[in-house]
Amino acid sequence: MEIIKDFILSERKIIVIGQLPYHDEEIDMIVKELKMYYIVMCEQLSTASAEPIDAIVDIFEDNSAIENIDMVLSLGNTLVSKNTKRYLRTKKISSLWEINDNGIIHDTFMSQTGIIDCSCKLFLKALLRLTKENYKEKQTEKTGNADNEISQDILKTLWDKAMTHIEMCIDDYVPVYSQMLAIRCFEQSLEDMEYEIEVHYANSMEIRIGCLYSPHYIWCNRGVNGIEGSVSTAAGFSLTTSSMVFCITGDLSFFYDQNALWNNHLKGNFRVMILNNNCGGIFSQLKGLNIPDDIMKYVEGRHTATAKGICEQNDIGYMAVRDEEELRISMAHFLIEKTNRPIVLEVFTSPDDDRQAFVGLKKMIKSKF
Ligand SMILES: Cc1ncc(C[n+]2csc(CCOP(=O)(O)OP(=O)(O)O)c2C)c(N)n1
Repeated sequence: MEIIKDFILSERKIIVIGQLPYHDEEIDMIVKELKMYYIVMCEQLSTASAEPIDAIVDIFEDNSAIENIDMVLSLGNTLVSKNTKRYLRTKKISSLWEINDNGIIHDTFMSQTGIIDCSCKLFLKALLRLTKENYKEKQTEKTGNADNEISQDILKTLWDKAMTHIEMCIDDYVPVYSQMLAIRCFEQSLEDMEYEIEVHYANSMEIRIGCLYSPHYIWCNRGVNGIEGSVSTAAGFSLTTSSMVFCITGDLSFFYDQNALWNNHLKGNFRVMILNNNCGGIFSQLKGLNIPDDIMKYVEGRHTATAKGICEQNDIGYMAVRDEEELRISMAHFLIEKTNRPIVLEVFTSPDDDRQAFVGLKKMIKSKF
């Protein structure tokens, strides 16, 4: 309670929520409300009410007005955003508390003050309740009226302005034909579907792009980050639910786990979109990996495999896509078609276009702010 009170009274403050192990609509609602009062850095791995935090750090890093942060509350497991981790590690944070109910110290941001032994949900509930009480008290003291606007510190004001800008850029930006365009097209088309969904992303660039476009919770393997087992996990998941289960996977992540499709029991509610750029594209997008091209092909694991044969052999529906027009037509089938067996949509892209698409959005966000 004391720590929550300190948090409410401190000036520059941030709540960070890493991956939570399952989707909880109550947490979505709490986070949505907390965002009216505080900066909440979270991704779709923790709640459906997340925002594209990776992009905002580019803007914050350019702002020299923000050197110190008074207080940070850190909940949940891993964050995908490397930018966020780097950013918080370089700031001077006066007080940083991790909230978890297993007592394990992580100190992700390297300024940890201590641990609060509590579940994420209970803590967020208490924080919201005390925040509302405090806000009402303050407003009534000031004006006799509890319904005034919530006052904001400079950090939160900049955050809100930048986030509006970023969300506008993400909406306006039309990537070249690439894995990014495929995910944008998938997420936008999904919004028109009336069935229940569960979406798994695997396991590198796909999750980063998914976090930009998805308005829903994302299932994925973070922490140890292994590319193995993501398709099997989604396949098993589809057998336990009547929802449509989608697995959006990179090619290496898919081929590593291709036997996931060797399962007679899989049904038509399981759909896999493979983004096949014939390599582990993430390795050419990592800053600081200056590796000569003749060696890079080994690092990226370049190959020429496709999923067609695997699908034939396992009685799985298969569609291949090689340009934007095919993408739009096949996406409609992928989402709408009623079948008894799973469908695979394999989208072939080039790693150069994938890189250009991703970098293009980041440039637009930075240059127009
Ligand atoms: C079991 C395992 N082996 C190796 C890695 C290292 N690794 C991280 S991302 C990645 C490549 C992923 O490639 P792909 O699934 O094609 O996605 P893309 O990067 O092209 O988006 C690899 C090999 C890992 N995370 N797990």
